[in-house]
Amino acid sequence: MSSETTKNHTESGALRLSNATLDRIPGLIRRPVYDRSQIKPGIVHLGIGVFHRAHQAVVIDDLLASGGTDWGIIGASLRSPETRDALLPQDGLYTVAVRSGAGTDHRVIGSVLDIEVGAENPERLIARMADPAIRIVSLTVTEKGYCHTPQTGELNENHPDIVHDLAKPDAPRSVPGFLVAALTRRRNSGAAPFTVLSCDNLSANGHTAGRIVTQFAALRSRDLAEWIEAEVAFPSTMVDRIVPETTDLDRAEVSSALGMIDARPVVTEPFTQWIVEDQFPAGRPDLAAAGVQMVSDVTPFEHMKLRLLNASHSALAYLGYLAGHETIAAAVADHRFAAFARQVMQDAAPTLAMPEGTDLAAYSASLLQRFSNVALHHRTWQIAMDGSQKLPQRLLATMQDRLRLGLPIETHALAVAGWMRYVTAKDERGRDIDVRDPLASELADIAGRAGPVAERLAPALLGVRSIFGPLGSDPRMRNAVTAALAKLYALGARQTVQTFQTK
Ligand code: CS2
Repeated sequence: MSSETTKNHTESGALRLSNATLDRIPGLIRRPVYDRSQIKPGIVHLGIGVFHRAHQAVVIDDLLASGGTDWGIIGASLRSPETRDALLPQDGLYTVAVRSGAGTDHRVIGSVLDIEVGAENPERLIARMADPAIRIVSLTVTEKGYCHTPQTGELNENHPDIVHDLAKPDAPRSVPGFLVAALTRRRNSGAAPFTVLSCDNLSANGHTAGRIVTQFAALRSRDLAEWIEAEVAFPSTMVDRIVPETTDLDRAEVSSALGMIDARPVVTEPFTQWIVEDQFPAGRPDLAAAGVQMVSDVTPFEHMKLRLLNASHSALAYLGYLAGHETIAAAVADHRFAAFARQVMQDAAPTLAMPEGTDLAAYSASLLQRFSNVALHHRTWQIAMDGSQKLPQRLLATMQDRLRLGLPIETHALAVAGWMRYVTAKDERGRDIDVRDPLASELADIAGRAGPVAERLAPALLGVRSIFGPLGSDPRMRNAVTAALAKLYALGARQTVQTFQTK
């Protein structure tokens, strides 16, 4: 988009959100109250999807409004140019629509200053990250972006992107590839390194980021790996906000509220939470002033969120999808599924070591409340994605801990069985399921060879070591998951979830 006409208007001639049109949106809609031309970039964010734009970018928008001019965001997509193509004609502006039973609150966010696309021009993205003004490189690249083995958290050296990046370190594709390329430049130029801030739903996400980056660096040079280990901080964080993928309907609703087109809004819930370990040797904005909880160890909060929220989300996603529930809100409107989700949370509780004063019962109740937000169209199919990357920290870690404590694992075994039936790619009525997962074809092959027979399918899938590790060969695990899967095949998800509670 080059000419003024196309910049302020869409091709059909409708007005479009941008710096130049911002003062024409309805007066009640919040917008940046600061002079955007004065904001300098201090953060590069890898993975500028809906979650980042409804979470961290909103916190930074608040900080910019209270005077922190050095912390603007350069967003980056590693692959797809879509977000850049939609947002640059809008000068990076977009709307966050917060939906609840009380209606929708719109707010225009101005913290994203520019967007790079790694796949198109890796050099530009590396140069951005290597700029000494950038003090934080944050990440929401999803679990699979770490190119690790989910079960162990180690870098997967055979990952095709890692193999590629070792051969072409100056034109990388992967997250560790970009981080190491930029850190190398900073080291060579004598500039201090940036802090790497992981905001993905992994346990010990900072630690995991640190591990994959140093392991990747070590494959290039031991010296470089040692420098990274000594100089670069990787604080862990717990992030929480439910952000479904934006739909055409959402775009139409937001554009109608603005009175002009916003091609890339995000829709979310009122709740938002960010807990961050306070390790930023390169400096950081005053996050606490914008409501971020700064702590010395985020582990208990991260486990609480992964094992209560994300675990019950995944359980509802697989079993709910199989029962024909399109959204999480529809699943929990069915009391059997709500009770099952409650049980997943209750069973995780004894595995958590929370700081004094944490009320897990109240936290669980608030999660069910959030899940029942019918104004959010959060699809079970969306959450079901990438199960091979999600199961270990959401479900399997709890099972392992419960076995260690001598506690039964039936609840979680049913959730895992739900995943197994889901990845066979056939639903209960024999219709195809569009399974999105880096291991989808491997899982489909295993399922194809085993057939829809619990006694064969469960042990075969439990044998995928990158997901289950040694837990997969534990007889207690095999028995519990096989029994749950047999029930799922015999009764279907709806009935199984019900018999489960009346047991
Ligand atoms: C969800 C998460 O898609 C998923 O796997 O469980 O994205 C969830 O909505 C967020 O973690 C909530 O903070």
